[in-house]
Amino acid sequence: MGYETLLITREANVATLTINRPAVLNALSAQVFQEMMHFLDDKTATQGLRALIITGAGEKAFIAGADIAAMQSLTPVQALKFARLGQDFTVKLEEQPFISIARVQGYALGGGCEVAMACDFVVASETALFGQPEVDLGLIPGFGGTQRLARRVGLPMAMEMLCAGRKLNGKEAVQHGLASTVVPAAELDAAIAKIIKNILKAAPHAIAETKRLARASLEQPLSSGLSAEATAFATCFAGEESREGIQAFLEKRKAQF
Ligand code: DAK
Repeated sequence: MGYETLLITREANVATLTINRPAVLNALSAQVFQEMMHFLDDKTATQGLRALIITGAGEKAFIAGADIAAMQSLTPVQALKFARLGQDFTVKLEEQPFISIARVQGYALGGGCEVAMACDFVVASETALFGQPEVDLGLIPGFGGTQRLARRVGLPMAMEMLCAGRKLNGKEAVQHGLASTVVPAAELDAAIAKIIKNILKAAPHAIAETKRLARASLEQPLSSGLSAEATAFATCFAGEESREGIQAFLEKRKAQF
């Protein structure tokens, strides 16, 4: 498919998805979500993928939110459809077996903060600015912000961000658990490359299972999570990956997954 709002590049098993609407600070229209969904559904494009970097074109913004101009004429029924589309994308992204990394520089507002939160890693530049300013527009977040933000940063900070316009810069985002890494803008790609190098060294199925279980831990009682973990742990011993990983360690060589 020829994408109109995205640039997709792939090098071996790492892809980069760039939202390419710099004139509107990479604002999220329905078309952006439809194209991102199409990418995730495209088995040829995602075959063998180990990491997906999501970023925005230009240095000023990761994503400055949902496209405000496009939302102006939405009816409630269309708004429901739009919110569902964005939410479905975030859930589909979370369910992927590969690791997703939000590469955030500049504004990550509204829907931008919500897309970042759906990624497994949020790597921020010092120039990043995270916020959920929807109430200033007479709206509420529609792509998971009222649900994921408190799980990430705790309810008091989420309340400030959602209701009182509090924004977090890159350093503050790390302090409050919204991002895991912050670096000067010039070092953003190197920091991501370092994370990806470690991901590529590890076993793909083990990463996919770890991701699935860690994400599920936020939604289920500890006892259910521990039970699921024990089953998945046992299943590791039926696969090639653990044989190779353990053998390689004992033979003092690099594992080949
Ligand atoms: N949508 C559309 N265009 C945007 C935009 C956005 N979110 N953000 C910026 N732009 C456009 C600007 O209109 C401007 O266009 P031109 O005037 O050049 O044509 C261009 O990008 C550059 O922006 P500025 O000139 O404003 O640049 P500044 O450096 O002065 O300011 C800014 C940057 C990020 C502080 C400012 O642009 C700004 O405040 N932008 C809006 C940020 C915002 O409020 N984001 C949250 C959007 S609301 C729902 C579904 C979804 C949502 C809610 C409900 N349902 C379906 C129920 C989600 C809502 C949101 O995400």
